[in-house]
Amino acid sequence: MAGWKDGSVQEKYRLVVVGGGGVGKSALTIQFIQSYFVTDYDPTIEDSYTKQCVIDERAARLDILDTAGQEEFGAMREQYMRTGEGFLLVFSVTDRGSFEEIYKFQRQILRVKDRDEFPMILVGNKADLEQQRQVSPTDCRDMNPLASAKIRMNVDQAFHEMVRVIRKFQEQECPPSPEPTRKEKDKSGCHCVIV
Ligand SMILES: Nc1nc2c(ncn2[C@@H]2O[C@H](COP(=O)(O)OP(=O)(O)OP(=O)(O)O)[C@@H](O)[C@H]2O)c(=O)[nH]1
Ligand SMILES: [Mg+2]
Repeated sequence: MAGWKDGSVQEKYRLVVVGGGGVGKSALTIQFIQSYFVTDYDPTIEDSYTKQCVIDERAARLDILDTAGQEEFGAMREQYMRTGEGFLLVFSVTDRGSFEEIYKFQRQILRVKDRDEFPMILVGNKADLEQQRQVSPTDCRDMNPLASAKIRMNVDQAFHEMVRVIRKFQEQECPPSPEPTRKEKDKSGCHCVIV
């Protein structure tokens, strides 16, 4: 947690945007951060952004890592998987292969984290391209609503939902105890420090 001058602490989350090449990870991230749509395709190596938000009336600082979908830039994958606190798994609804590829990312994250569960949300992007759709609504059930970086549909929602999932996960991992004394804190062995 980061300290403020008034003595309060601020929540800080490290989000990682993953998925195949050209699915729209950068377009979604830039739409979220800077509110415009990038029409050109310039494959990413790795870019990071920071945004202050208020989500469910709680202020948070989001550190967002936009990663490379292209295999040849994938060398840093394990590294960012180790440090990420939540992963947006992005595919394009116009690219069936990108949907199938998501499971590979999911498995790799769980393996690197050595866990059965970890905060991740699935984001089906390019929903504006209805005519070119290769992933059917049935494939997308149990999923968040589809998104479009182009028409700014469900972009903020996806990032905010990611934060909610991380909060829930961290609370389950380390539930806040009711005003523990210093001694109790030490005894609990629960060092819930969000850095
Ligand atoms: N129609 C439409 N095009 C999109 C959308 N999102 C991204 N694109 C376009 O798809 C292309 C690839 O988008 P990027 O955001 O660069 O894709 P990426 O996932 O970051 O690709 P890598 O960095 O190589 O992994 C660009 O030309 C974007 O303008 C969308 O929601 N709708
Ligand atoms: Mg990119």
